[in-house]
Amino acid sequence: MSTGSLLAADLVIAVLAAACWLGGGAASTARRRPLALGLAALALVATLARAITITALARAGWWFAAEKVLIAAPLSLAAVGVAGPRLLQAPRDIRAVAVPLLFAGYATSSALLVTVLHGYPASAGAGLLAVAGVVAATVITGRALGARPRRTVSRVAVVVAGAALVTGTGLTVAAGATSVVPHDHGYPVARIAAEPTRRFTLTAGTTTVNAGGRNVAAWAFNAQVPGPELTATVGDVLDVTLRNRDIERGVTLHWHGYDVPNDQDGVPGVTQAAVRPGQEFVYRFRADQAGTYWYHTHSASDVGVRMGLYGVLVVRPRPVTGVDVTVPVHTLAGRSLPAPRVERVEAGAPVRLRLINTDSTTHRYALAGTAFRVAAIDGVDLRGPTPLADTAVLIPAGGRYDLVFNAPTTPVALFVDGRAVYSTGPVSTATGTWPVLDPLDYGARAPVPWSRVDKTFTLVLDRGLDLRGLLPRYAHTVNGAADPDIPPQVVRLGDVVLFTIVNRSQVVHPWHLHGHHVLVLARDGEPAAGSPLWLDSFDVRPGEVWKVAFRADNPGMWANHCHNLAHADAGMTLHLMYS
Ligand SMILES: [Cu+2]
Repeated sequence: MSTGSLLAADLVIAVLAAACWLGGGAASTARRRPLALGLAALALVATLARAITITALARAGWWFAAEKVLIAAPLSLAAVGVAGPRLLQAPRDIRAVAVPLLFAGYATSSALLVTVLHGYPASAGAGLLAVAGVVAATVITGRALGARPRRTVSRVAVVVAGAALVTGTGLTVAAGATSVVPHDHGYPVARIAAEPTRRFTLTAGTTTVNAGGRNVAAWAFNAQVPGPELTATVGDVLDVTLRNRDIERGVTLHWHGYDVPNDQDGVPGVTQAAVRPGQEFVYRFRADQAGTYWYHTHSASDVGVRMGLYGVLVVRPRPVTGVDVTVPVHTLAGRSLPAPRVERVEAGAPVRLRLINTDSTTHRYALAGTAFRVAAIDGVDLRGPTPLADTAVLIPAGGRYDLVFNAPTTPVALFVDGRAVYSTGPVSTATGTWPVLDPLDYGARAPVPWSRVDKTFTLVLDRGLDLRGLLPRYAHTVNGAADPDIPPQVVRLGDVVLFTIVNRSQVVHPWHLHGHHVLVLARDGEPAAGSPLWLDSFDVRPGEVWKVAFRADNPGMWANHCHNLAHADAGMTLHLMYS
């Protein structure tokens, strides 16, 4: 069983246990004996079953089990210890076990709340608060049902609640962990003095575009979705003027995957101010990294990108030879882009399909009718890619795969989630059952370029209640905190930096560090066994643990966030800064 499935199973069992204890308690107060005993028996089994899931999770990694071992397990033992013996006596008046059953319900429910609302890391405050809640609820229930709680019980409740408040609930930031994200960083960055050789102007504005045969409202660059395709050849100097006509939330240009100097990175509030209606901003950088990239607004990025403020950036090593097609996949107002494209390709012609996922969730791509190789991922060529056939690839949010092949005499077609988006003629192949390529063991290995690590950071991805803002929110968290309260990661120029990224949530998090490509070292303890994978976007699925590293060679203040942009917006954003 994968760790992701274990996390889900443990959650389901925990909910079942809590619901059955509470249901059993309620049934006993109503003197419904068989129902009460049945639910209590089920609750007992579910509570004991968690010993198995919690142990397995702890073996997969302490991150997955910390609060379950430290808080849920003792509370569950208390539940079983109090309610179990009373049940075995099977009293004639079933109402006599109501308070013990409800106590067990409160204990397992509060442990569940600690996991769902607080998560990782476990804290003494969260544990004490959970215990205080259980004692208080039990005392109140006892009074309501006419049982006389002993004085000592009430005193214990007061003491525990006080301790919980004194130690903090764990929901507040530790002193000294405040985030420092200056609006003006002032890092020295070499401006490019060279004369531009490729000039573009992108004007952002609200508009209406045709998507899938229907007119929909959009935010667009130059009134088209996607925006104009920006192309350059290695050696060019790009000069892109961004104008904002009427996007009230502001716009910027972030060059996704292209490692620009920091002041060109387009993150509002970090590397520049957002460009307001009527304003403009000029980006200039050298095209020295051949590959497939894309650009998008980073201002109100969740809604901005979703509404259409994105486009393709391709840097080619030399002028195009053969067929070179970009396929930026996007969902606009529920409609899939791009529209299907059919073109004749001469047999034998070399073809490169540049697949780009500009959505916030993973897409599945399948190329039918030919063998192909994955020549590059995230703009970086793979080493020794071997031919693949009848194999699908999964591209994370923000990610890019370049597929290459020589056109056969028969038609080929590219399917995205089963929909043909590009073809050279009619193809009717079912691709839904094809196996999926694991890039971690595709291509030829090469040694890791460093023998040391200077800085290590662990990022535990989860959900939790964030009480630090004006309004409480159920945030997507990193190490128990949400943007802007996640402490920045500080590195020095030249450091080799190791990230361990752990997903203990129930959803996929496509991770994206700005300004650097990271080298994948291992996933779930298995070392990467294929071509070196230098990624800027990778899916960390529920229960997965990724180890990636990079050399800190691009000074500045960089966003480091989940590229499911709704998650980034809901707290899952932090910053990497150079000291
Ligand atoms: Cu995410």
